[in-house]
Amino acid sequence: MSNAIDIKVPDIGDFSDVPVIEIFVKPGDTVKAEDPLVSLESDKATMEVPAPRGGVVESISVKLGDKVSEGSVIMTFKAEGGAAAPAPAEAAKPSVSAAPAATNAPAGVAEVRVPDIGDFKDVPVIEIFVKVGDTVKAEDPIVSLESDKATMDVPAPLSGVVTAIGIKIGDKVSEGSVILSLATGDAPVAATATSPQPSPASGRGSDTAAAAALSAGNAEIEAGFALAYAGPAVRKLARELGVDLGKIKGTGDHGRIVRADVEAFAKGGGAAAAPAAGKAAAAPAGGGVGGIDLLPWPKVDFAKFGPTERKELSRIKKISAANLHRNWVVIPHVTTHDEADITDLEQFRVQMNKELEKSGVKISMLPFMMKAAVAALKKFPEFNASLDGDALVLKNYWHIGFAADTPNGLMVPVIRDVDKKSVPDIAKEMGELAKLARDGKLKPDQMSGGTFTISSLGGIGGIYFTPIINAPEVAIMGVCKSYWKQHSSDGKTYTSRLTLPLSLSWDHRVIDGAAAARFNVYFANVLADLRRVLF
Ligand code: CAO
Repeated sequence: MSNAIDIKVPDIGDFSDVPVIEIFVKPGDTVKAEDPLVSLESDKATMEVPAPRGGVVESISVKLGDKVSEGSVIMTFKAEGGAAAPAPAEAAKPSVSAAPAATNAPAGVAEVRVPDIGDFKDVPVIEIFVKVGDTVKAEDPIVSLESDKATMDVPAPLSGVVTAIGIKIGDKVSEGSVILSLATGDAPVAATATSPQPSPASGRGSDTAAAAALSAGNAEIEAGFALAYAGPAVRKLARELGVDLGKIKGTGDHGRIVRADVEAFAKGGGAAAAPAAGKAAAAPAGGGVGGIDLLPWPKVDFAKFGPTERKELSRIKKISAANLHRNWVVIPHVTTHDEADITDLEQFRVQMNKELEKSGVKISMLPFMMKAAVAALKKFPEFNASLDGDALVLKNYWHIGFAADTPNGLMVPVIRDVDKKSVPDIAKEMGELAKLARDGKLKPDQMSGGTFTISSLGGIGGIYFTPIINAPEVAIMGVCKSYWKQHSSDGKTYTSRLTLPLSLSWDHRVIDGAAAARFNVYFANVLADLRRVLF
């Protein structure tokens, strides 16, 4: 029996199938408790998994690009006082090279191998469409490979039931690699999958078909993708940002292109175009949009002009910068401004704070805005939704995020089920989450699952701004400081009303201007008279 100690992924909140983006140790390394072992990257945060104890690394069970969840074994440590046998997780790990040769396949089982994919080798598997037990028909897509100029779906050569899968996402395969085993009910057979098909979802084509259809500019980018040494998540990011991977020098192990390389390249003006827009066929070979070349990022020796000091960006700033940049580049933002009359609500708020004085809870305008947001989201459900390919996923829960300014940068804690909570409860929870955020103690699950975000600069100042949508949400409400404004309903008599400036940014792929204007008007009406939430 093995004496090895399995090191597992700890509780990482609501996240699952999170890619491993960095491995900090290798077999034989001695680590101390709390030393970082691997880095995981969800769409919200990068998380380092620290060693739960000291020890010597015996084996690593994951590799870059592998997706892990709570409980996944990432490595084993040698048990103290003796050599250990291999950990069970490692033994169970699927491996293409360990797959039996075609001639050894049991009767009625066909081993399906990668077909001729041209000159390409070591092509990453980016999607697996089947699982063990699935029944497939000949020509059903079984896996998707990302190779030169295209994402290719490999179809099943025969009909049958999948009995084993010999690859996993991120594995690199070449012609002849075993993909899976198929019980066909016939004699043993080695089947080579039929020629790969262009993936319809990707909008890109196969080596031959799509290459002709691609514009000159896109073909150039696609060729860069083929040759680049980068994992699926990095490729996906590069596509989202319109970055040509072929132009990037990787800073990862063995020249691997990592997320930061793509972001740095895009920040430096290296993004060609948002993917949906593509690149005009007439665009110059050097990259550019609408025929205009993007200039390189200005490189200036600032010290020539005066004294400077260099301050590295905090980890949070780097993560939020990457998210904000992607969201700004990918989402077609429009911001609609409006204002709410909160004179009566402010009076009520002050009164309620007096009554709650002894409870220790202090209510600002933000919890009321959360309630108003839920009312508006219920009336306009497409604002409480996310895009999923060509479909809109409408959510029947109302978890509202709020931007919190912290010494380390912007964070967005989420208050769940705002519709079911009282205003004082929301205020209390908001205070607790804001404190955790400022102390750097917010857990991933306290930042996930949001359906709409409010960014309030009301405690600071300003009148209007353009908040950036927090993907995959489709809208965000920005609020600034309320001020007294003269209002008139007849142009003759004027009264002073406390006025709250609103700035709603919305994703124009999902929401139209008229709906946004209606959302703002309704949101403002609810704040003007909260009794409206009863209707
Ligand atoms: N108009 C006028 N006054 C306002 C107001 C508004 N819209 N919103 C808040 N205030 C007042 C509060 O009532 C409070 O006044 P008192 O000190 O007299 O009680 C004061 O401003 C400070 O409020 P607050 O900021 O502590 O509380 P909040 O609930 O409004 O906000 C939080 C909490 C965590 C959202 C906030 O502290 C914060 O971090 N805001 C920054 C968000 C941000 O950075 N957004 C930009 C994102 S894009 O980079």
